[in-house]
Amino acid sequence: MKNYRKLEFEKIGEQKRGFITALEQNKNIPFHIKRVYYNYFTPADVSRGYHAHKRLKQVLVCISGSLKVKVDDGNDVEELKLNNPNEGLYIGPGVWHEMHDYSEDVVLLVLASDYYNEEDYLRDYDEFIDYIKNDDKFSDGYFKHDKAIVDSKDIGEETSVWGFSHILAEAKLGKNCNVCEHVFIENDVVIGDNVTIKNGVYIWDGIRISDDVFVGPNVTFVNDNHPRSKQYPDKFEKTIINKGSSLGANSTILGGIEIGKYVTVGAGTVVTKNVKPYEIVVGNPSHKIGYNCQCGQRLSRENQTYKCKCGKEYKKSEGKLKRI
Ligand code: T46
Repeated sequence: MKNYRKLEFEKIGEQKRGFITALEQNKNIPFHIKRVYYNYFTPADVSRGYHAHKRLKQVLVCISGSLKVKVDDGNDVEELKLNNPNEGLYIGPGVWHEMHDYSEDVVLLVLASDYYNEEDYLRDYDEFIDYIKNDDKFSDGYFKHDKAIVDSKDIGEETSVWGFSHILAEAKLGKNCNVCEHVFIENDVVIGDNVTIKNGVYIWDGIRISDDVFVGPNVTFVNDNHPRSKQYPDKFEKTIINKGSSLGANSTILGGIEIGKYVTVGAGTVVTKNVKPYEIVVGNPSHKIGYNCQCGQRLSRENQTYKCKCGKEYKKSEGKLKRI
C-alpha cells in the first residue's frame, strides 16, 4: 500500500467573497499536528527535499503558486503537481520526496506530526532503500515495530503498533491508532480510528472501541463477570466504549458496560454500570461527579445550560446531556 496520497479539502465560500479552507488535526489532517512550517521565495531552478522520513507524517499544501513533488516509496515513482490551495499531499514515513519546478509566487505550507528532528531524516537514497526494504515496517501501510506481532490483516493506514504488542488475526483496528508497548488484542475486537491504547492494556473478545477513544495505561477490561477456571460462557459480555471517551489510568471496566460518548473515567475507577454521554465518573463503585465537554474540560452549569470555556454549550434532554 502506498504511504502517500492526495487529499481534497473543503472549499468554503464563493467566488465573489473568496474562499476559506480549514485544516483540522485528526479530521481532514490524518494525525496530531505538532509543527507547521512553510517554504517560500524558492527560485524556479532550485530543487528541494531529496529525503524520506523514518516516522514523520506530513501534509503538504501549496497555498500559493505551484510546484511538482516526486514521490518514491521504493517500488513506484510518481510526480504530482500541487497548485491548488484546497488540495494536500499526505506523505507518510518511508516515502522519498523531491520538490521541483517552483513557480515564482509559491508558498508551500507543511503540517507535520512531530517537532523538527534531523535524526528522523533519511537523506541518502541507498540508506532509504535499505531502511524500507530490510524489514516490513511499512509494507502494509501502517507502522509495525520489529518486536510487535500482528496476525490481523485488518489494520488501518497510519496506525502504529509498538514493540511487545500482539494483535490476533480476527481483530479490526482503524486508521491512525497508536498501540503502545505491551498491548494484547484478542480476536473479537473492533477498534475505530484515532484511538490511543497506552501501555499494558489487554483487550479481550467482545470489546468494541469507537473513534477517538483514549485508553489509559493499565486499563483493565473484563468480558466474563462470573469467571471460573476452564469454564467458558456461551458468549462473552459485549462492552462498548463510544466515540471520544477517555478511560483513565488503571481504571477497570466490567463486562457488558456501555460507556457513552465523550465520557471521562477517572484514574483507578471501577466502572460497574453504564455511563451516560459526557459524564465524568470516579471511584469504586463508579459514580458521577459532573460533566465534561467534547474537548475534555469540565462544564459549569448556568441555569439549565452547561457551558465550556471553549464555547460549546449543552442541555439535558431525556436525562442525557446533548450539545446545542
Ligand atoms: C520535508 C519537506 C517537504 C529546521 O530547523 N526546522 C524545521 O522545522 C525544518 C522543516 C527545517 N529546518 C532546517 C533544517 C535545514 O537546516 O532548515 C534547513 C532546510 O531544511 P531542508 O533542507 O530539510 O528543507 P527541504 O525543503 O528540503 O525539506 C523540508 C523539510 O525539512 C522536510 O521535512 O519533508 O520540506
